[in-house]
Amino acid sequence: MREHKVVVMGPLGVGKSTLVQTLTQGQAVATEARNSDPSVGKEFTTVALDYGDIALPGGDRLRLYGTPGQQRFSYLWPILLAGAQGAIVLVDAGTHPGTAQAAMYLQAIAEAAPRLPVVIGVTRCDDNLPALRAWETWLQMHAPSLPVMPLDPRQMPQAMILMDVLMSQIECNAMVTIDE
Ligand SMILES: Nc1nc2c(ncn2[C@@H]2O[C@H](COP(=O)(O)OP(=O)(O)O)[C@@H](O)[C@H]2O)c(=O)[nH]1
Ligand SMILES: [Mg+2]
Repeated sequence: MREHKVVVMGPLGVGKSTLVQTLTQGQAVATEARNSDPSVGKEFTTVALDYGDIALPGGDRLRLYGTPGQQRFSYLWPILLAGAQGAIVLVDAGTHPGTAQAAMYLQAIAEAAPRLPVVIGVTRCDDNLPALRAWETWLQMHAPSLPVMPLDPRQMPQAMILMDVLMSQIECNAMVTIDE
């Protein structure tokens, strides 16, 4: 039996808790508190982390950790990334790539776990195709080797496709590591 630890990163309100809840079919543990950040219209926010444990076919387990996104919690990111097999970085199509904090999460991964397989999900695309394209262009320049896909984290089929892509990246990485 193998365990796969996967970390979900991204800014406040991007859909991290939603993704973890969707993938665990509402079974995840969440530590929500009243949001004290008035710039974000959200009543509750994650103060520690989301945690979900999923049984995979074949007996493997997937442990999903949603990190608190706020920069004041950045000390937690390397701790959560330690021993992770993969990461999902979520970005919000409603925010401008240049002003969003995506670079901060990618930098944290580059420092704490430079060869970690990473997949990027662009949430809140809804019908906003130009916003998705703007993010794809930005990511092409700043993280050219990472798969990028639109994601509504409330939708199980989309969440599964994202996980599938990440799991294949993880499998590839495992093969590379064996060859070394
Ligand atoms: N319309 C829309 N709403 C979304 C999407 N992703 C997340 N949300 C909503 O955004 C809110 C905040 O999501 P949450 O998972 O708590 O964000 P977190 O701070 O990253 O954990 C929730 O009410 C979600 O249902 C999306 O792609 N489209
Ligand atoms: Mg959350």
